[in-house]
Amino acid sequence: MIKLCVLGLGYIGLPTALLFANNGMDVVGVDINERVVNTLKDCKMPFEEKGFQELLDGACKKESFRASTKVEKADVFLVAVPTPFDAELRMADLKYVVSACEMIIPHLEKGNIVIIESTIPPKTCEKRVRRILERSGLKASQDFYISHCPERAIPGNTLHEMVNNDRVIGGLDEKATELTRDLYSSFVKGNLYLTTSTTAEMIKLMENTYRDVNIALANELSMLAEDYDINIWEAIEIANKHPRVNIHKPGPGVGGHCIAIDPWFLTENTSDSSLITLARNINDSMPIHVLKKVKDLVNGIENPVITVFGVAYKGDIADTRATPALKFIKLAEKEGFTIRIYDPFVKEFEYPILSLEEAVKGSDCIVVLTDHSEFREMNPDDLYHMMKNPNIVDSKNVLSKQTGLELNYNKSIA
Ligand code: SAJ
Repeated sequence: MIKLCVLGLGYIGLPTALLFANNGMDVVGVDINERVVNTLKDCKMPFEEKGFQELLDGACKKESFRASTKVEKADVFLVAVPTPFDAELRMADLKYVVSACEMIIPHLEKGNIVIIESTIPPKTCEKRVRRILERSGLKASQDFYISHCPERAIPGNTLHEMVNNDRVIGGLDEKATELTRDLYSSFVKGNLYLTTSTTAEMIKLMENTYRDVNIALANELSMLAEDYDINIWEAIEIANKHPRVNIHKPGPGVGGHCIAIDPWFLTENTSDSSLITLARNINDSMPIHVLKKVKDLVNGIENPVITVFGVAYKGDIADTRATPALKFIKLAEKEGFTIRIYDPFVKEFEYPILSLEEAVKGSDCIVVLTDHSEFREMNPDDLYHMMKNPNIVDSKNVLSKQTGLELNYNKSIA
């Protein structure tokens, strides 16, 4: 039986480890966080998403998965640690990838494969990862193999996408690519596209940059539409009927730990990026634009109370990493506004999360920043009755759907 050691038991590493464990491999999952490891030892998930617990139950039953704080000898090492963004330098911070690779060195043996799933800038496998691992005295592409197989699953639907999406596999050499393909074909139902490690690194960053740039375009179009008093949501829906047009959705900005940072990994080593950088700046400025709408509406109201609907970075998840809501809230506080937050998913946040009634009662303006399904079911009339002043800024076009009134992006539907 092939033994796999997965370093990093987060949102990607853990389900990946469990998929391998449910599909014929002996897996040890390693994390430096003892709480995570202890929770897993009791066969409990440290975080929840659709299907995760069932997958863990399956691996526990088969006794094919163990959690540990220590790396151990294995046939395959899989690195799935975070790659944070160094905001000051606007580049990838590889500290966790580097330390994971360093932890592998004492256990590395001839014939091993080291797979990096973490998002990394182009050439990282070829230069950085290879050099670190070769400190073991073994030679890459000769004694052991290195490849990049970037994760592409979307939070909220991780498991389905991990199994069904196509994947990109890029080795430092052909043998590394083929060995990695053979491993992933144990559970991936999508196509496995084979390339080099550097191309695979680039592809991953291109995908998220594509999305970021397109969201920036949607945001810019939405601001232009306001000048013409056009309903941007209707306009996009109709434009997208064109067979070659797919305009993304405008909103309060881009959150999460991928799309808002990966474009910087692509541009960190060049002085020539204009479009990608501009798109980043447009998306980062959207909370300011939403706040301006709110300010226009509450102008003249003494000590306005603003209710934020949704602080998760996107709909129907509890994840608040890099949420644009935080910038909105901090800017709104600087205006002297009182902020109240309602989010049916989020339990932990920098600010208190209130019940719907606590958040809405006596409010002067609701601002929708996340497209949780629950908001779509709400009748704005019920909200108006609880509010002091009936103003709504709906940056996600969710509440507006319920009214026959004004549907415009970021516009009061009072
Ligand atoms: N957003 C918009 N308009 C849109 C789409 C998204 O404003 O039309 C916003 C969302 O509200 C959110 C942010 O963008 O704040 C990102 O959300 P997302 O759903 O686009 O993506 P993520 O960050 O949850 O996951 C992305 C995915 N990448 C692509 O779709 C190309 C996922 O497949 C990746 O695996 C993931 O990044 C990652 O880990 O890299």
